[in-house]
Amino acid sequence: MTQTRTALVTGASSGIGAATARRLATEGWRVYAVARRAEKLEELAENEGIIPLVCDVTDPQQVSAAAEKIRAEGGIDTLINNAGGAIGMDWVADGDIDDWRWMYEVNVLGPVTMIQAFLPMLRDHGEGTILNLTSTAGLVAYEGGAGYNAAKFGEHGLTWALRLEEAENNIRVVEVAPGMVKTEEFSAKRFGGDTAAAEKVYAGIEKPLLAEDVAEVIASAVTLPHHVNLDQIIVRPVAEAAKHKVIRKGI
Ligand code: 8X3
Repeated sequence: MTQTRTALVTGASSGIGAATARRLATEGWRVYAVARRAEKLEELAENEGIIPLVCDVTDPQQVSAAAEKIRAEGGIDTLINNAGGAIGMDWVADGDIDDWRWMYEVNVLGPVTMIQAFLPMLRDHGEGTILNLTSTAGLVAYEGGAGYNAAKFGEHGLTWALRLEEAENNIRVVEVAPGMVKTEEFSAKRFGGDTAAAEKVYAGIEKPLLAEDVAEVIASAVTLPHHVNLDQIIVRPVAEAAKHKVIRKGI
């Protein structure tokens, strides 16, 4: 009999996180869906196998309480750090330092806080997986991206250091770096709720990448035999050959 796999997905209240939780649950996994917004998690928890857990991943006390509770319930073998985000498109010259701080907090310190709390459990399991959802913004910089670029380059760096540090503990460390993904919240948040600006990001792209597409990639990476480590997966829609080359039709 194969053992039921158990994952924890952060940022699970919407977008890629919610789609990943649903996808893994469909494949028979137990999934702790972690986010700050309880009502969104309740909806998700209507899917069999999904256990909602309200927790702010940037708050070490909340995170260690969550880790303790989960350990008592049997633990996890897979940690998926999906929570993150961008604010603004300011240039370095006039970027808001508070926005930069928020982006560092959610994209770097949140994942580190989660990793520190859950590493002992993953080591004890013997076949742990950590998957960090970075971004192509963590690999190539662009004008107006600096605050987000700096945070995602940071998350990329910590992911690659972690792989080196934890190989002896048989923990595989995967980086999934998506390009443009059309979700209900990423661009809306980035543009402070300006839906017209958010929509413009995807204008004319006939087949944008959706949250479910990235969830499928994540699910494939974490269900491969444990000795197979996909170090880095870059995933974009075909229409985004590169950040500077996006095929838009009819505009
Ligand atoms: C999102 C990718 O290109 O909008 O993580 O920065 S991009």
